[in-house]
Parts: sequence; structure tokens; C-alpha cells
Amino acid sequence: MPIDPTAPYDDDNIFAKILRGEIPCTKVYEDDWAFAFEDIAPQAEIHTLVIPKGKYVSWDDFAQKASDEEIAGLVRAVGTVARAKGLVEPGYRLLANVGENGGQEVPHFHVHIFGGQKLGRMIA
Ligand code: DGP
Repeated sequence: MPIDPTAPYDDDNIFAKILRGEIPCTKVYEDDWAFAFEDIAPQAEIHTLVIPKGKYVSWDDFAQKASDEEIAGLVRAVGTVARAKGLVEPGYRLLANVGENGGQEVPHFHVHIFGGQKLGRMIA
């Protein structure tokens, strides 16, 4: 179900529950700003999600409201995870779906990391 990227943050969303340890995940990385775990329905050989620890609905919400430290923390965490997984060479793809047209389903901002294979060109 696509989400409204401008809606108030929902504390009961699935990634909030993962962050609180209420539902299990395969954790990959954690620091003060970010948390990373494997996607439950991988769309590539490697498909990892990186989320901020702060309560942000979407990229738009994060870009508008997060502190510079939080933004830097998330960006660095994405880079750290991709590097730790050995993806820097031959490369990988980052994706953030936003709202209905972007196909965002979980209303806690997240960045997808895809890798481990040659990825096709995709718009939809
Ligand atoms: P998006 O469409 O960008 O909102 O992607 C949401 C992703 O989250 C999707 O690839 C599947 C993944 N996902 C949904 N529920 C869970 C869950 O409970 N655990 C994990 N690990 N991933 C989930």
C-alpha cells in the first residue's frame, strides 16, 4: 500500500518495530545514526536496507527536518555497509522510493542497496 510521504510519522510502522527490536531482522550494521538489515524480499543477490534511527517518513521528511549530523550519519552508513559487503567494486545501486508514485510501502525513510550482480536499467 503506497504511503503519503507528508503524513505524520507512524510509530507502529514495521521499521519502527524493527528498530525497537520488537520484530526480528537480519541486522547488518548499526551506529548512532543508522541501522541496516537485509530486505525480507530481496530483489537482487544483495538487497540491504539502511534506515535512520530518527523518525522520518520519507526522503522528503528526512531532507526537510533531519540535522546535518543525521544526514551525514545516514550517508556514511550507506557507504560503510556497501563497502563492508564488498560492493564498491564492481559497483552497486542505491534507491529511495518516495510516496505513491515512487512505490514507497514502509513509512520510515529507507535507502535500498542493491548489488552482487549486474543490475538492469530500470525505471519502473
Ligand atoms: P519500499 O517499497 O521502498 O517502501 O520498500 C520496502 C521494503 O521493505 C521492501 O523491499 C520489503 C521490505 N520489508 C517490508 N517488510 C519488511 C520486514 O518486516 N522485514 C524486512 N527485513 N524487510 C521488510
